[in-house]
Amino acid sequence: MLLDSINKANDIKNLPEEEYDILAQEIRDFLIHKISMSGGHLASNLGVVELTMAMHLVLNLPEDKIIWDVGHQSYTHKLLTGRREGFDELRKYGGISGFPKRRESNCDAFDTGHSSTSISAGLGYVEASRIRGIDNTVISVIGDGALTGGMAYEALNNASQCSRNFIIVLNDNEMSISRNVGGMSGYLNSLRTGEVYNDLKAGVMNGLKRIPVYGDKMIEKIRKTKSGIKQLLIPGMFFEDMGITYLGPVDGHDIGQLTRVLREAQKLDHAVLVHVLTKKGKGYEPAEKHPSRFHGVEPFSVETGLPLKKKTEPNYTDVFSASIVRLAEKYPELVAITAAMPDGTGLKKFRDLYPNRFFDVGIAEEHAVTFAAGMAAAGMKPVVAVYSSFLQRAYDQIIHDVCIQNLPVIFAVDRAGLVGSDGETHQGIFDLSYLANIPNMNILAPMNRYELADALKFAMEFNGPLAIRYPRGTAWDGLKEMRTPIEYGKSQILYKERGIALLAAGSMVKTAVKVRENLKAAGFCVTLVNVRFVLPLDQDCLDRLSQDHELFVTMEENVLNGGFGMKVTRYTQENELPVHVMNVALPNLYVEHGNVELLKKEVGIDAETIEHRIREYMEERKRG
Ligand SMILES: Cc1ncc(C[n+]2csc(CCOP(=O)(O)OP(=O)(O)O)c2C)c(N)n1
Repeated sequence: MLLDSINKANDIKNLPEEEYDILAQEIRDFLIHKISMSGGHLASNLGVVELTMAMHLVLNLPEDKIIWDVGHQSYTHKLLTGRREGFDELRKYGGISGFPKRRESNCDAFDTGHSSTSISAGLGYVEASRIRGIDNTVISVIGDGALTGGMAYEALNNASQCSRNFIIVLNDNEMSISRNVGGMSGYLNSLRTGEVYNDLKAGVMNGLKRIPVYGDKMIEKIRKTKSGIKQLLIPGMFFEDMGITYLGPVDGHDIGQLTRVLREAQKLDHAVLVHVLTKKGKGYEPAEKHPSRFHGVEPFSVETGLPLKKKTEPNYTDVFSASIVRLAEKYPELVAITAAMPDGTGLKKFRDLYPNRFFDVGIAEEHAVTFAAGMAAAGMKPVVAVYSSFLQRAYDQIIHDVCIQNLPVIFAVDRAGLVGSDGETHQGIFDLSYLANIPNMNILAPMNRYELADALKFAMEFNGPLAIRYPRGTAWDGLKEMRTPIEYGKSQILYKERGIALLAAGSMVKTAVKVRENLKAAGFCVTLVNVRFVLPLDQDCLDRLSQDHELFVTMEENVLNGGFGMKVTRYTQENELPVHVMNVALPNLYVEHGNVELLKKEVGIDAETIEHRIREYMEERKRG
């Protein structure tokens, strides 16, 4: 195996050129085999095997820098920088991450996970090198999907003024997770097919031909002009016009071509964009055929491409998906918006049934929110379906464009809570904190699949900003018999006793049921409240419970700071309620990748830890 001879950065340079293709094949086999067992991002990684090899052949790591966008496609880079062994523990707790991590290797120049950051970060490296007098090459790799994100354009705008070499590799596979969307995607397509060049040329020439007598002479003159108008006819004008040299398109699976172009690009003393064409899923038929499905996968059979575990239970996204389709029939003003995640957020069915009311805006969360605000102001009922961690991007838009105007935008906040193997960048553990402190915002956290459906129904009749947060994974089926209509700002008391009151938000109700059972078995009296509304706080409920409870235990799958628990603590203190408040929440830390159940234990929001804390408190009280 050639791969065995590659144990650290730059080892690849010892291989003779004729072995490059063999290595590429070995890498693909390795990735397919490992990801089929661990799960992970397959299609994007298979697409950049040659591109990564070419960059490693041209660059000197770690002195030179590669900045990956999103970072989900960095597996070959990890393999070429001495992390082959780590793949057995890929995305597992304590194992290597599925994304670049500076703490993992000095060849990982920048941590990523969210899209469209690589040009900004790369430019930062370039300017730092200039100031510090370091002579190195910096390459930012960005996908055509990531190039739909606004930050990428802010960075390009800035990079155009750069007076040093800065290479931007545009990895164009025509796909985001789903098919890429928008005007830039169309433009790249025309570059790919040479349409811009040909159309423009034909257009100019035909136009000139129509000018009597002088037309032909002018055409002749243009033909002889080396620069000037001829520049108008070259591809990549969008970038060239900004002052960024455009090179390409280049076959992204031809290592010879790639290394040649990258070496050319290194010679320039300003920003240069190398347009590389790749195929998502390259070399593995099921992934080539179904690149969306193989973007991120659970363990699968290599032979059939099918997942090893069959899904039997619906997850929360499925419940959202079915509910929104049902509601769309009744409410013609309902429109749905996604930032490049029609599959992940469950809007595919809606898109197919109501194409006219469906909007995939690209990886553009900020725009998605203000776009929704515009529609709401114009009388529509927009639902922005988005993952908790990606909504972080749109904080100002939520305040400035939605909440100040008190517009009825519904935020369907999926993946709220711990998400598992994608790790720090993807954990949805801040949304309660960042949303619950915005005036006019309202937050509903349904406890099970039935309540999510009810919450969406409630949202359609509600006139103001409303976020509904629900976690990743199987939609809980418990407490079905406890289904009651949602009333604005009201919690639901599931079991009323005295002494200890568990106040559980959303996903934590399931945990609270277990905690309660165990405490009861040990002789305690325990009330259980399904909080439902994290915002506004149900103050009446707190007042009433404080009359016959000595301990409130707030439970949320969110960091402590600024979240539900802190609000309850503050309220009880300000109003001098005679209760002690214990907060169960995540510590104010970034939580790494790993199995969710394990992570819950690690951060102390599992049933056992909570029960232990409550018992300890009660014993201490008894002791006086
Ligand atoms: C801000 C943000 N929104 C959404 C995502 C989810 N996401 C991960 S990869 C991806 C598509 C990226 O497409 P592209 O940049 O073309 O890379 P490819 O996978 O095609 O190589 C999306 C939407 C994200 N990572 N960050």
